[in-house]
Amino acid sequence: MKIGITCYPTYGGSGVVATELGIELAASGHEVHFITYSQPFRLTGREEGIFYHEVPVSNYPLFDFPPYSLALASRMCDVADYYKLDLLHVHYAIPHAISAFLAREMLAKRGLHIPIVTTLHGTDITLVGADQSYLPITRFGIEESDGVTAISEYLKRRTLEEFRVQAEIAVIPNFVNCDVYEPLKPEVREAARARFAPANEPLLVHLSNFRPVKRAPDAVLIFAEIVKHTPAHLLLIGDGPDRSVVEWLAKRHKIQDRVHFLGKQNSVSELLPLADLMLMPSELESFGLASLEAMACRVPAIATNVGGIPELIDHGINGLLYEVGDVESMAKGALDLLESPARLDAMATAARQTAQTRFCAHKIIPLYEKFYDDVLERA
Ligand code: GMT
Repeated sequence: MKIGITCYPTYGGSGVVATELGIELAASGHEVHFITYSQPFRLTGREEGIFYHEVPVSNYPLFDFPPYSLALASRMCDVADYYKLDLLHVHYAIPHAISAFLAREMLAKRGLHIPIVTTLHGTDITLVGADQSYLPITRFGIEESDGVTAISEYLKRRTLEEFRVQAEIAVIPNFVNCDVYEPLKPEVREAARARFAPANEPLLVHLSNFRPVKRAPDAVLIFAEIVKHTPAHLLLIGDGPDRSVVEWLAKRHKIQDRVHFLGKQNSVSELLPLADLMLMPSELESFGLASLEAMACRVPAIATNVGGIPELIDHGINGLLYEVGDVESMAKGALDLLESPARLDAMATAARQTAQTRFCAHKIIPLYEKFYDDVLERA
């Protein structure tokens, strides 16, 4: 198949899923064309079977707001025509589903019928889509797609409730390549984690875009509580609006020397396995991809019992779940685990097993391939 993929190419779960999907599809022999405003950050540009088409957005002085959605629609149309694509798959409804709809209509005028698939990721529905100003256009984008998928049962339910759409929504959960996200050999792990923590001190990790919905400050508060009882270290991967609050909190709690800010990182698969526990205290997650990536590396998560997270984490089995903002209980849960190596080890094994048996790329990619086949057959 020849598949056009559009996503936000910057740091964020939906862009990561779209990029990893493209990589996996290309590895299975499909031709993948990324149509985005910059090269998705996890692509090297050297992957076989993957082509990148930049969307140029001209900024004429008349435009207070450059019309990106239209530039994207034009580029989608031209790429689909020139490279004879079979379908366009967009990740994140706004504005991608609308641009794809316009591209499909333009292609129809050229006598080409290219179906569009939209994958809903979360904030396109829960925050942005439900904003009244975007609701009608998001609903339209969903209803006009030839196929719609959501990354969790929770997100499917939420979309049907809030948008009252007629479209059928298939749930295809997020995935992880368990050969890339995997535990390290003990000696390699020990040597690499020595950069951040001595061998006898636990290392925790938080990975996010530091947007308010991630509650990154809670991660530091949990960690500050942990440090009162045991010397530990915290890796903070990512960057975003809440970073300065997080820095201020680390300073206020006098734990700066134990909190390691790594900023945006391309190869998180090399960092996650160094940790003993992940902290994901989010206000909401439709899936919680960062936790899945950590789990595949044998790192269980202390997370919140919200959105699609319970579809991934079984409390007490492969991680721990708490109410949003319950910093004290999350710290206690983490401490209990860190003080009971056998329990932590069992949870780490269960976390890896969950990733391998339910969310591994080789299980999920065929679901997308089948979905594409069905859409093409119906088209
Ligand atoms: O969470 C964000 O700030 C970004 C957003 C995105 O589109 O990048 O994440 C959403 O999609 C991820 C990948 O499917 C999911 O793992 C996240 O749970 C979801 N975020 C929310 O629902 C808040």
